[in-house]
Amino acid sequence: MNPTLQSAPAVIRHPDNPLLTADDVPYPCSLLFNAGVARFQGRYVMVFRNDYGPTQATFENDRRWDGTNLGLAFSDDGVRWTVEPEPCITLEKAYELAQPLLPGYDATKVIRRFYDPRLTVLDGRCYMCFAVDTIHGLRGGIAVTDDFDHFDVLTMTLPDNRNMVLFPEKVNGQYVRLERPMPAYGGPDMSAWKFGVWLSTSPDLIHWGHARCVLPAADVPFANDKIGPAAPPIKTERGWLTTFHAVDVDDARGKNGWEDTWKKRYTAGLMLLDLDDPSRRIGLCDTPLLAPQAPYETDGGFRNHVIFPGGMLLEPGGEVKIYYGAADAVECLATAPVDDLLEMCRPEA
Ligand code: BMA
Repeated sequence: MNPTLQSAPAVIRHPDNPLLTADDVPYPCSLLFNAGVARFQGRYVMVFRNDYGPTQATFENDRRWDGTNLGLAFSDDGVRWTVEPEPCITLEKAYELAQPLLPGYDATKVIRRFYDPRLTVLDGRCYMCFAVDTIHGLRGGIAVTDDFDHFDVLTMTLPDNRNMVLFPEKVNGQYVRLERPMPAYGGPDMSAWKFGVWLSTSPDLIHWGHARCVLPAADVPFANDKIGPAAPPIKTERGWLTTFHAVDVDDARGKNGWEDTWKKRYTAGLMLLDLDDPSRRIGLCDTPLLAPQAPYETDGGFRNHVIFPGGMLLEPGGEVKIYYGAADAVECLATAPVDDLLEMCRPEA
């Protein structure tokens, strides 16, 4: 563990942080975090993860909430949000949505948790990547909606894969996504490589392939454990700019949050991908974009020292809004000029 990790000076935390907490939610909510955010139909929309319910230990040394659903909020300025009266996806609704993709299985017996939404507006529709815990392993999926009431699930990955994010337009006629497989085997050097950011493409958003590793964990100086995509990429003149999450572990750390065994730190990183071939990395920031430093990131959360971006928006004036879950408990905002973010990415061949 490197105790000195700092956030980039160009990134400014919003003075109203945390922007949204459990107190803002008109139905049972314990933790509001890891939201996807988009500009859609003239306003800002957020779909957030809500962990709720009894807080008793559900299994040994792992104190989790019994329930997770996805809440919905709208905003006119991206800062002041109003949470809708009901969640937009409950576990019961997730069963119904996933059932067509689980032929031969009863979704109520397969799906355990539906979480970590990421929003991308593409061709006028809002797509939502999500993670789903199943009896077959962790899977990623892509759903589409026009109204945040009716959703269709288009595809779900093989186990074990998640943290999927969709690019906001086709590249060379193909849809593009980033994802993070979780392979179990691979030889002695595997630990440095196994959790990386991968890219795959699709002609129809349903069938995905041509997978390539874009960023192995070994290339990230501030990760010693795993990495994965974070918010969906934004398009800039110099390339696709995108965040990733990076984890470093200190076994000596001990308890650090409500969960007894929590020892990890999650930072946010930044990289630049080629506009015409986004599987080609052309820039990487060697230091974190955001490292846990503010009190709502380091103390009092479920898992302290966690920053997990889920939304990144490029505003017309060049400001980039970065929405992130902090300490697996609250939702926050940081901003930075896009030119500064591009400068931070060390050019790569
Ligand atoms: C990951 C996911 C994220 C979470 C992070 C830190 O495995 O569950 O939703 O923010 O762990 O707990």
